Amino acid sequence: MLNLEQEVGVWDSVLLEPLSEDTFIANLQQRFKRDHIYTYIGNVLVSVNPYKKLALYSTDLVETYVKRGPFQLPPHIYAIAGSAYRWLNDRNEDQCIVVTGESGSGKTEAARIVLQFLVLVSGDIVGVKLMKDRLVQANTLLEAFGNARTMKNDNASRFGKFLDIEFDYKGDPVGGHLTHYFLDKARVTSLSPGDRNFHIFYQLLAGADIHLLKCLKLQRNVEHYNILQTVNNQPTLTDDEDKKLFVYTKSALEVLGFSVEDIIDIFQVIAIVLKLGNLQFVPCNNIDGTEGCAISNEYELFEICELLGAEHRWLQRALTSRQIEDGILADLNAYEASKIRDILCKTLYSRLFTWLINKINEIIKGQRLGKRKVLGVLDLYGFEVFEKNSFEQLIINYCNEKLHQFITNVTLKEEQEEIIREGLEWAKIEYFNNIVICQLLEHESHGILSLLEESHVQSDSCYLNRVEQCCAGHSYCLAADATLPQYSFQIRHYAGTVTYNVHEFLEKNRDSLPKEISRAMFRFDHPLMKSLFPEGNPKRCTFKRPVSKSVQLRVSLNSLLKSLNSRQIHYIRCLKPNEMKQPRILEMALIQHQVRYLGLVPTVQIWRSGYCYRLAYPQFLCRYKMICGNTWPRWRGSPIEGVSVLLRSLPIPSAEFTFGRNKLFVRSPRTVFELEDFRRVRLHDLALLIQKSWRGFS
Ligand code: AD9
Ligand code: MG
Repeated sequence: MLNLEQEVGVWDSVLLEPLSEDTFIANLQQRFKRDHIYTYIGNVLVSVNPYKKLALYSTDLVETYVKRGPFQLPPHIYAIAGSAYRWLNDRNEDQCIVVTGESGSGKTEAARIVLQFLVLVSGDIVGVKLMKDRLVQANTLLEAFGNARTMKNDNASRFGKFLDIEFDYKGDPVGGHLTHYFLDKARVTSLSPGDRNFHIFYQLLAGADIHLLKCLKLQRNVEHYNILQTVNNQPTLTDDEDKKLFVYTKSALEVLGFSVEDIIDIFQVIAIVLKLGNLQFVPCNNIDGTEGCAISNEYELFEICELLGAEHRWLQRALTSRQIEDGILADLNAYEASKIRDILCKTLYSRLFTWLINKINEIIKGQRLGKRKVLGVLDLYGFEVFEKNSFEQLIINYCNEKLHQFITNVTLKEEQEEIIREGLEWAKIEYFNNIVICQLLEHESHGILSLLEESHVQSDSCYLNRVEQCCAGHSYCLAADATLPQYSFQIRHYAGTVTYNVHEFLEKNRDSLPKEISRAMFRFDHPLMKSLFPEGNPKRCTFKRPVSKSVQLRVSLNSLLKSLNSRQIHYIRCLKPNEMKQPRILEMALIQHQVRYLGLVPTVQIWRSGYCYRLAYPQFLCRYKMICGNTWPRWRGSPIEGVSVLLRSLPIPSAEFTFGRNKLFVRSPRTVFELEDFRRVRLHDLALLIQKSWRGFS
């Protein structure tokens, strides 16, 4: 509900008097108590997760925000989305909304609300409506396959997502592109206490009708499947919820245009992963005295191979033996075979996920007609620290460090540097620059991630030695220290200290699949397997070593950050109020910790003395000279003179503008929108004038 009278505290922390960490947090707390979960810092939106449904989102409210314009109304995600949408249309510039915060702080919800806004404000002609439906359904589908319940969040994103939406000149969505970052596939076969596997497994078991279950050779009960078992099972999603969500997932597949055959193939892969995870290996002795293994529950293997349309011996051989020379096989022991089984489950699932994303991209790809502008929404997984942290947490936390570095650079460092360059008055603001932690992780020769790539590092303990040699003594890394648990090192991240256990680091990073497995999977008469395991094609003569996970991620993150550099960025900073996922509870220490590491108070300080927008004088004149009084501005001399003549003719207080050496600085976003409104009215008047004069001619 939007009630201006009932606003509490201040909307925009820039207006806090006096400003301190205490007053900043007290304001958030005061607002949160009355369900005002949003607060501005200039044009940055701070959002505190309410953990309950609020009447804050509706078509009417979207219309109100569109009509009144962003920043004229209480803080809201609609205002941020509206502002990005207006910049996109009015200024023809690519935009991005970056949503950040730790796990469970509300990023994915915020990204969903942004998408809801964009869907409601844009046109509804047939093609556009279809595209909008597809974009929304792509989100639903990805949540089913890429999200899971963790101790921190019942709907935790286990992959990073960047959705770019293409708009035509009318501001209608005409296409899109999804990029995903590092799916946490380890959870397919290994769950932390209290966690669940990816939602789709439970949805399928609860929601598939009896015929589908039979066709997939599945049993309905979750307890039957090893990969769905965890210590401390406390399901928060009930069977009924999973059942309901399965209907949405299926309908998302249909709206996206997946064929009936595709849908069956996808569910078959899910069923195969579930059944593979059940395979049990028992030791057996070969005739030559060596140790081998056999599958004790062969019926599961038979059923998997029926689903795959194949001879069961191929898969059995691939799982229980390894090729040592051309044509010569060596048996694996039960432990080795169960490792191969787990690798296959994880690979199958993660390749299915990538295949789904590629399919969605084909479906939402716009036709390349005319010039397009894009608006991206970035929703990465939040910073994570668990009791046991492994390679996945290192990767997730590295992403968070990089993004934090980018935001700090844009909002704090570059801002201060530019203001100094332009010769404006400025009080230095202290903030923590996490570049030192980024370097600790990615330094070319001795960064913690780079050490994983060293050719002589062949075991986890050797890797830990290298970390100890290269990083012990670094002020943000603790290694080779008696206080640490065995096989671990510690990093003081910008958002908190995390102890990583190096067990399976190398294997997870290399992420390689034995070629026997790829060959067997390719051989199966199942349409999806050929596209999921192309390297298993015997006609492809060489097996290239796959690029490691950390290298892949670094390449894609760098290209993401490069793309963000060329866009106008809008920020939503999400805060988590408590660890219990409960409404109405705001733990002060937890909020204070997040406010500190996100650098929110320095952001307010920058905004207080800063400017939301700047443009070089010639460009400013070029865009706005048409709004000068009733005529074009007349001036002599440099563009700066022209700009001052122009500004004097406008009904905007002069305090809104500051003249730098090369650029004009504008204080508040409201002023930028006012300038744009003047321009739009003038363009409209000119168009009418031209029409009139044409009529005069004819
Ligand atoms: V993670 O990094 O993917 O683990 P997120 O994405 O930051 O995390 P998410 O958006 O999934 O968190 O929010 C967690 C839960 O908080 C949601 O499932 C909702 O139950 C709840 N939530 C978040 N934002 C809102 C909101 N604006 N209104 C109501 C909310 N509930
Ligand atoms: Mg999320």
